[in-house]
Amino acid sequence: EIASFCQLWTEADVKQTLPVRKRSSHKGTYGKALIIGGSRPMPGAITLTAKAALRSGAGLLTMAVPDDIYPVVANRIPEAMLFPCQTETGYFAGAIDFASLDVDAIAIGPGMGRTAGTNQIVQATLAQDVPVVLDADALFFWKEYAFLLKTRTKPTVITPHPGELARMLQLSIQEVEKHRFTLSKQLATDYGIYVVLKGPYTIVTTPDGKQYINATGNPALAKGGSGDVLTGIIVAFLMQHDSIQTAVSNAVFVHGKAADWLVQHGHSPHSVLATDVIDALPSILFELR
Ligand code: NPW
Ligand code: AMP
Ligand code: MG
Repeated sequence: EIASFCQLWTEADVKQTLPVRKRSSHKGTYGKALIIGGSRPMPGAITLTAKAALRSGAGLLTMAVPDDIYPVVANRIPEAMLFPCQTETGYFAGAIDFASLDVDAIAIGPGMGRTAGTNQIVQATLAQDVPVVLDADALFFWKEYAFLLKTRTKPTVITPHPGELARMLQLSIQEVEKHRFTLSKQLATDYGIYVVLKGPYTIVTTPDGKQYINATGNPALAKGGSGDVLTGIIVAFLMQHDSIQTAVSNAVFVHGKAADWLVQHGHSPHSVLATDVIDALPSILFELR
């Protein structure tokens, strides 16, 4: 194989490409995000995603959650708007009326569960003509919708950890870890999508097969909720960058950098929570401004 395009995404790259907020702007300038996810056992995941998106500059944000977790979610995040959805035993059941929502980008999957309702809503989401981030339980139904991805006219970003990619491709986690670059490249080019293969040294692959490696982040991120936070940063950045690759690479960099900042500012890597990562975003974005 001829050496392929692969680049370390550096702090200098981020500083050159992070968007600035213009004086003549309003909330709509920075995008309207729709975050779909959550279930009765996992109301926290989608709350983390939403909060991370707002801390990353999203102008307006709506959370579509099952009706019966709506009160707890609403109580935790006053800045978000809520779109309560039909529910059955704590999970999504029934369609989302996308026509009644005005959105610029969608992230779907955190804490959503793996029910038929999730499958149905993921497919309906992919029919929307906006950039979509597929994460967590939205990736569980990969085989049901993968063939549809090539027909999408707006970008699709998937953010699997190695366990999720192994399930999607029906490989072992060991095989995924051994072939991180080739597998993500094959997936990205076959389906015309952006692939974020997570883990230490997260790889971002573009639909044309270019690969960008991230070197920020540390084992403080090895805790439930970290990936849910990343998904929020990605969806917010998608709406604020002209280049999808730049948006995704910057999001992965900033997420890791927030964890690095925490372990240099009074946190043990043992004790960092996903919420702390969100709370460190202001300091990181201040340093990178
Ligand atoms: P093992 O067994 O741990 O060694 P799943 P999930 C493997 C929500 N959350 N490298 C892992 O291996 C999410 O949003 C809710 C290698 C196991 O085999 C989802 O909706 C929270 N292997 C849902 O939970 C906080 C790795 O993959 C399998 C790996 C399920 O998501 C937590 C597990 O993957 C969570 O975010 C790695 N880096 N990471 C909340 N507060 O509401 C994982 N594996 O079965 O897809 O489950 O990632 O836990
Ligand atoms: P998830 O498994 O979906 O919660 O995603 C975990 C997030 O934390 C991803 O962004 C990973 O890249 C990151 N992460 C987990 N463990 C580590 C680690 N040991 N070093 C660096 N990043 C990590
Ligand atoms: Mg996850």
